[in-house]
Amino acid sequence: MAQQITVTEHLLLHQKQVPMATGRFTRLFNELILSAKIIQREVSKAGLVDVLGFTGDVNVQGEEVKKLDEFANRVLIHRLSRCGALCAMASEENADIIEIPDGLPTGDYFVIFDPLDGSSNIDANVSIGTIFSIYRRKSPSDTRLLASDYLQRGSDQVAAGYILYGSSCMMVFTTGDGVNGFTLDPSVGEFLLSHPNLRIPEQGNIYSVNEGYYHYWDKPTLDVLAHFKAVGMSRKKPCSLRYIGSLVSDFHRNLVYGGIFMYPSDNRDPSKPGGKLRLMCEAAPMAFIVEQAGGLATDGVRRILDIVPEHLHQRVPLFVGSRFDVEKVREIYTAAQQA
Ligand code: FBP
Repeated sequence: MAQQITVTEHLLLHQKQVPMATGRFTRLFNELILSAKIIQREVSKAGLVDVLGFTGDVNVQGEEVKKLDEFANRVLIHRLSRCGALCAMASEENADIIEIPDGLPTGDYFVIFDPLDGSSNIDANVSIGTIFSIYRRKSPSDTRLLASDYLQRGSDQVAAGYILYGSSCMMVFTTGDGVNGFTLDPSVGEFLLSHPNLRIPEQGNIYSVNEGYYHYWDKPTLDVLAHFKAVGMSRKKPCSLRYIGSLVSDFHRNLVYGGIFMYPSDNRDPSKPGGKLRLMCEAAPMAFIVEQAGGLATDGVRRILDIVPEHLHQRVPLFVGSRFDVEKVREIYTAAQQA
């Protein structure tokens, strides 16, 4: 039952515990919330208005851009530019850093986002999401922005979250003090606290991976798959395979029920040795959330939050979810490395 607590109220309560808080962080979140409502409105009537299909452009990832992806990107850039809390931002859809237009107030936060995650599902009315990750610049405010101000390891995030455009619209985030979920109540137009202090079960019974890439996986990855398909050992019954093809949706289901999401690297495309998913706008925010909920995230060997990005669109293999399941994955890859 929603507790009639809005995101802003929750943040203000949180802000009280942060000395020197200026309110800018809350303003940044308010623009994220407004962007989410505008995108939700467009997503919910996607079949009725001209937002399905492609724009005809190709993005920095080499992917064809979906109209709704482009719409979401424009909304986020426009709204976030006006929050007065940012030194700059970045998007999965844009090759370079997005600067705050001259004349608009700035601040010390840097936000990177995936405007619409799961874009391959948009036209089929399957749930999709927006992912965001927030850092504080390291260099003094009145100096030129440095790469080290935004190429920061995930453990330096001050907040991370996602908006899920599903049967209901939810906002789930952490500011480093546990994970909370808020559901949009369309009748009042507010995200209200519906899932306080989310914790992921230590072990799940679900594994999420696109097995279609089976023939492109290396031996340790096949051993990981075999582990989750096996019965006996610590499992009375086999795990269930659940794969929506939207990271936000697969992650959220596993956060609630327990389980592991996996996007291993594969040898389909030598230009993408690290797999498909992006470290800064997909893996690191999900890793921060899952660790705050009692789970783990790894690239197979390293803790995702310890990886220092070399560039904005760096890709990494991702294994994220229930602690026991991710530990097992790390065990298998580490043993293979030492063999
Ligand atoms: P986008 O952000 O471009 O949508 O890409 C990421 C994603 O769609 C994830 O949401 C999802 O987990 C994965 O790619 C699906 O990839 P695949 O179709 O290769 O299984």
